[in-house]
Amino acid sequence: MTTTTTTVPHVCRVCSGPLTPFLDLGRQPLSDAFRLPDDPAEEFFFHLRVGVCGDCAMVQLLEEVPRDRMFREDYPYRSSGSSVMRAHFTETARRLLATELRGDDAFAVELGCNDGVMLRTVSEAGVRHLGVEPSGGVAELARGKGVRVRTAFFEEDTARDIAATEGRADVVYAANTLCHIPYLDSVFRGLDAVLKPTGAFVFEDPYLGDIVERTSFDQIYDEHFYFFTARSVRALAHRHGFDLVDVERLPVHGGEVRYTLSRTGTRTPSPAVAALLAEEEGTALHDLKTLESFATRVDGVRADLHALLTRLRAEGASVVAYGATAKSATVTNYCGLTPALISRVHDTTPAKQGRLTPGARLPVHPASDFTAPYPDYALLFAWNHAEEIMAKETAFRAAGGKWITYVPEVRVL
Ligand code: DWN
Ligand code: SAH
Ligand code: ZN
Repeated sequence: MTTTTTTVPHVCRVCSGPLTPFLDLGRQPLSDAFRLPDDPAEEFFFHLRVGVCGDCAMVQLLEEVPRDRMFREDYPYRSSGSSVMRAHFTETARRLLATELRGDDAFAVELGCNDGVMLRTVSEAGVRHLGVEPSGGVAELARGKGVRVRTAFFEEDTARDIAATEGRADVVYAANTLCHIPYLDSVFRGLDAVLKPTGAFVFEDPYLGDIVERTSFDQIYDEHFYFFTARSVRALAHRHGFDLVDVERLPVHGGEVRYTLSRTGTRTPSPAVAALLAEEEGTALHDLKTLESFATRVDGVRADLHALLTRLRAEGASVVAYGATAKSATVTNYCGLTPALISRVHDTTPAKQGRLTPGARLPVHPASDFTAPYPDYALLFAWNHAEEIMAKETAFRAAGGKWITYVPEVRVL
């Protein structure tokens, strides 16, 4: 008997166009599944690869991880863990209150409200709101701040139910959440059901332009399914009867874009939209050549980081990491960073401490133990919070310690 293997072509999750793979980050675990050292359960792995659609230009993962594996009762990430992010979301809420939520009996819906970091300000202003958050633990933290939350995945059915029971929203907002949702057709049918005719859908996510420019390949992991651009978001909006009417670049999380969508013809696009589209055209952001050269640089970072850590350990230096980020799952597992190279990771999140990082199995210790005693080097996994972390850990440098980063390249600071 002979067997034949057929290669199934990859198709775009948005438009069914042809997907061309350009980056292979190998076998990867769930980025937020921090495990107890004696957990007997077999760890889940998937193949982390990225491709670009030849038709709508959407950059996306080739393999989808089932959502209930990622967003569970014990999902550990707490959005309020950074003072910079708390300030960012307070400011965001104030702006929404002063614009989209100005009218009488205004109503705001947030997808992925997490621990209520944004909606708490809306709630304190006495404005009607609802968070939609599938991860039960963080949803409960939000409720503790006076935020109304439905523990559910936002999709068409959830949205229809919200529209029926609470009425339609003036604004639907989502931060670092839309890029987590592969099933965007259902989301857009839901938006159509829950948004008022003149309402806005505002969302912000890591920007592909920044990822390529900074070689920040660790933005790529199970939870981040899409890597948006003005061009791909505009194409997505048009498919669903929306226009892209505004874009704003944000410095948080290593470079993001905030997109504003409204129903076709209801708002005049700001000049910023055409400007960002032109910039993407100018840098050939979606060209396979650009993306393949990004993949080559990613490989270079892997080699440099592994070589540096191997040398430091051979010289007898102590090396730890700082920030047990979801992003670092990609770095540790792609670059082969074992406990022999990095003895532990310090992090302020209680739900991560006392556990092992996914795949690579680096032990997570409290941030308060960082001083006991100071290591020679600390690899900054939470490089997106560099300013905040370095400001509170000035004694580390004063004691002779050195930070290591790998964005945009491997450097000892
Ligand atoms: O998109 C996502 C973003 C918003 O959050 C999610 N898919 C998952 C998560 O990604 P991440 O884990 O890469 O996010 P952060 O914000 O880079 O994580 C920072 C980590 O560092 C947290 O575990 C908290 C920790 N931390 C710390 O120990 N001391 C953070 C700060 C600011 C600190 O001072
Ligand atoms: N908005 C927060 C949280 C980002 S983490 C911030 O910017 O910090 C991503 C969040 O999206 C998680 O809390 C996860 O539970 C949630 N999420 C995932 N899929 C979702 C869906 N379909 N609808 C709503 N939230 C979702
Ligand atoms: Zn497509």
